[in-house]
Amino acid sequence: MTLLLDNQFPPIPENKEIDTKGFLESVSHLPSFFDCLGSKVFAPIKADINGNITKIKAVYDSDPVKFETLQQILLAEKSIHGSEWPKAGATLALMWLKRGLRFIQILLESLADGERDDNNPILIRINITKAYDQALKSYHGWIVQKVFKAALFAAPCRSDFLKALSKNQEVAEEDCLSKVRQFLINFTATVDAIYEMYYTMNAELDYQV
Ligand code: CIS
Repeated sequence: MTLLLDNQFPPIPENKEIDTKGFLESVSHLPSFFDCLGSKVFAPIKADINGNITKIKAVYDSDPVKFETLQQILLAEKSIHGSEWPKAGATLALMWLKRGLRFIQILLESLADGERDDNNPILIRINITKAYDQALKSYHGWIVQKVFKAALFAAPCRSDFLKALSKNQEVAEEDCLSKVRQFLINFTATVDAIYEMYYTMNAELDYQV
């Protein structure tokens, strides 16, 4: 059983209202994945994602009934924070977390689709760069973009990354990728629903850090 499939995201309901408790349980397993990547370079990224999750969880724990779904959190915070919203509270934390989740989604899709740099087939920089360009780059100023370029050199090679996805066990590449495809079904539906919610509620911001 792979690390990813140990922590499948639940299917989302037809109305696309995402259960906060189930979502928090699923994303809480993601940060520990960074420890399998074998470089301290990823520590600030792990801390950022952990911070997002902690912030959303604190809001949920303050009133689990009122904040049963992610949609309810955004709606409630819109009236609580007034003109500061959406750059406030769990709405801001989820705005950034969803970008990290989109990054992971695109990276895994690219690997599962077999996209490779023919000149460097053992590396996954081409897959990571695609994910970064589509999910994060436009929200980063030049300093953070430089940090990304540095992090790229610490990225594991393809086989080590797939091994990390498989709890550091030796698993045939095709077996691992078929589990990745299975993981992506609910994961992608969840990320898409969160993006749609931000779009529908006019809660997306495009400032750079
Ligand atoms: C001259 C020396 C200069 C040194 C400068 C050092 C700077 C160090 C900067 C480290 C950047 C670490 C990444 C964090 C970036 C955050 O600034 C950014 C914005 O954060 C948000 C918070 O989350 O800011 C808000 C305020 O504007 C809030 O504070 C919010 O927190 S809240 O609301 O909860 O309080 N955050 C992001 O950009 C999100 C980054 C997510 C990255 C996900 C990556 C998933 C990776 C999966 C593993 C796959 C392995 C692949 C190997 C390599 C991947 C490369 C990493 C890509 C990301 C690079 C980001 C630089």
